[in-house]
Parts: sequence; structure tokens; C-alpha cells
Amino acid sequence: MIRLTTAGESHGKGLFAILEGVPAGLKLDIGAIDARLALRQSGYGRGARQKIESDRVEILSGVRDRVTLGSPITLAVWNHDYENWKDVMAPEGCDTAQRRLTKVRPGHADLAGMLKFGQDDARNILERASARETAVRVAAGEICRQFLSELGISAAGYVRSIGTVSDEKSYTYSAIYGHRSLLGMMDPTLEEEAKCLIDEAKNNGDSLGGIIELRVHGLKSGYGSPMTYGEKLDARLACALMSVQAVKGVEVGLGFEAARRFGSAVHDEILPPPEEGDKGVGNDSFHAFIRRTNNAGGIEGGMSNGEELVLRAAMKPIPTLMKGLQTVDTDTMQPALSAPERSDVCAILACEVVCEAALVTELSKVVSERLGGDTMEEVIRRNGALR
Ligand code: EPS
Repeated sequence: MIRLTTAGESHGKGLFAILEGVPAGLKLDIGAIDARLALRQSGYGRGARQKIESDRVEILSGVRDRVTLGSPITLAVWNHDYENWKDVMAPEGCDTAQRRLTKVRPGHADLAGMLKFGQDDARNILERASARETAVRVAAGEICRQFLSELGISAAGYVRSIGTVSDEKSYTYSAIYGHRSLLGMMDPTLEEEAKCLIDEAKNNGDSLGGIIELRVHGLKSGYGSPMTYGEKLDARLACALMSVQAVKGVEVGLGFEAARRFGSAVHDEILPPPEEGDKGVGNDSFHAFIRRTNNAGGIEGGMSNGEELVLRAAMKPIPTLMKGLQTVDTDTMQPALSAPERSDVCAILACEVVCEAALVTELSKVVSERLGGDTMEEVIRRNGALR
């Protein structure tokens, strides 16, 4: 069973992951992992940290000659910035009086974290809560993506809106897959508009978020289960997306729009398989049923139904504002402006990359729980045998 644990602080030595349960025999494209890491660092509106780091993965265990052994895979994404921070962050001894943060930032983990962990310095919270952690989730996610692609399952995503600039058009999977642009939007005119909005936010010391759309192609029906709420595929994937820093909303298929419509304008009617002579569900010559709509986003009753998965995630604007927000200095308990920690103005493209990684990681767990398998050959055979 695939399991992922990450560790590491934003200005510590590095970010680390242990990915267990990947079957033996998966040939890794390590260059593709580094390409994803670079994509996560890109995007208009990213902060100065991205000029310090040039993220690459180091694989420390579980792989030999680029092929997985079936043993735990340990990954490292080292922090170049640690050189500038070791006198503040070194585990073996440092000066914790430096770089204290007490003008806690609304929208961040600062205040709630200090109260929960009994800290008088929000640095001891933000170092872990920072979006820097997502670098190693992307590296582990790329391995999971490569695991799924061996089963004919792939994922893609794009940025649908940034602030008030929104693309309401629909796009095919093939149009989205592999699309690359400054902000990950599909429409260049809207992307230019969004770029201007980011400039406006930057000039005002403000920030922006947006909405991303994710698709999964090639997933057979029956993944996830209605039998217990914890196994429902939409619940698990929504949880995975919600676990990404700054995500405040998740939709499956039509999502909140479904709540505004009559049922007859929502549910995806079912048509018989195309070929004549199909004997129906119980028969080996079982063929895919036809749907002309996919408002369910590929999930019904907590199970994949063989249609494309469609999910959306809403990213809040980065909470660190250079213009500051009204807060309290926890040292003096006096009103103050929130701390202007280094930050991004907009990190929506990074969030899209991270959400894709979180999605394929959770999907890999779901697939491995259903299929088991110690070798890729076993897993591929078992997935192939499914209706
Ligand atoms: C980020 C790393 C962080 C931030 C940003 C994104 O690095 P630093 O704190 O050294 O600037 O730039 O994280 C946040 C804005 C946040 O609120 O967590 C990254 O690598 O994505």
C-alpha cells in the first residue's frame, strides 16, 4: 500500500519524503521529476525565494539504476537558502533570538500554531507551514504519476481563474495535457489580463489566488467505494486537494453549480454500449456505457464511473501582504501591522502543479489499496483484468 510522509522546514537543511509501497520494477524518469520541480518554481508573481533555489530531487533509497526496488523511496530537495539561515535554523545549535516573528499574519498558521504548540515565536510554526514543503510533495507526486501512467492513467490541470479574471470555457483533456504558459491559463488574452492584475496587486502590496481545474484520464470504474464514507473516492481526492497550502475550496464535477440546478439538468443520463449483442454488465464482452455529459466529474456513489475525473480547487490569496494587515504583536499585545515576510504575490501556477501532485499521490494510494501487487507487472495485469 502506497504511503507518503514528508518532513523539513522552509529554511532548514531541506525537504524530505519517504514514499512507501511503490511496487518493484517501476522505471523512473528522474528528469521528469526535476522538470516538475522547475515548473513548481515558475509562474508570474512568484517570490524572490525562487531565484535562490533551483530545485532538483536527490533519491536516497528505494531505487537502483533508476528502477524501484519495492523498498521505501527516500527523496530530498535541499534548501540552497539554508546557507543564509543556518545561524538561525541549525538543529545542532543556533541563535533563536534572530528572525523572530511576532506580528502574526492573518490567514497564515502563525497565531493558531503558536497557541497550539506553546511557541512565543511564529517562526517555529511558519517554517513547517510554509508552501516550501510542497517541493518534495511534487517530487513524490511525480513518482506516483509515473506509477499511474503504467496503468494508462494520466492527469492534467490548468488555471481557470486568477482573482476576477476567469475563463468560463471548457477544454478537452488533450488540449490541457502538456499545456504550458506563463500562468497556466488556456486563453492567452485572459492570461495577459491576469498578468496585469498581478502587477496591480504587487504595486499595492497585495496578493492574489485563483481557481485551478484538474482532470484524470484513463481511470477504470470501481475505484473508491460507497461501503464506508472513508473509502469514497470524491472524499479522498477532495481531502488530498484541501491538504495543499492555501486551498480553501474543492469541487467535483459541476460542484456548487449542481446545487443551483434541477436534477434533470445535472445527472448524466446513461445510454447503452455501442456494439450490438452486448449481454450487459455481467458479461465478459462488457463495454463502456455511453454518457453525453459528465456533470458528476467521473465519480458516482463514491466510485469512479469510467468517465474523466474533473475536480477544481480554489486557492486563497497568499496571506503575507507587503502592505500589511491589522494584527497584534504577541510580544507586546499591542496593535501592529502584520510582518512583511518574503513571499509571492501570486503562486497559482505552483498551486496547480502541487494539486496535481497531491491528486496523483492519493489516486496511487487508492489504486494500490485495491490492486495490491509487489511488482509493476502484477499491478498492470490486475488493473487490466478489471471491467
Ligand atoms: C515558497 C517558499 C517560501 C515563500 C513562499 C513560497 O520561501 P521563503 O519563505 O523563503 O520566501 O516564498 O511561501 C509562502 C508564500 C507561504 O506563505 O508559505 C515555495 O517554495 O513555494
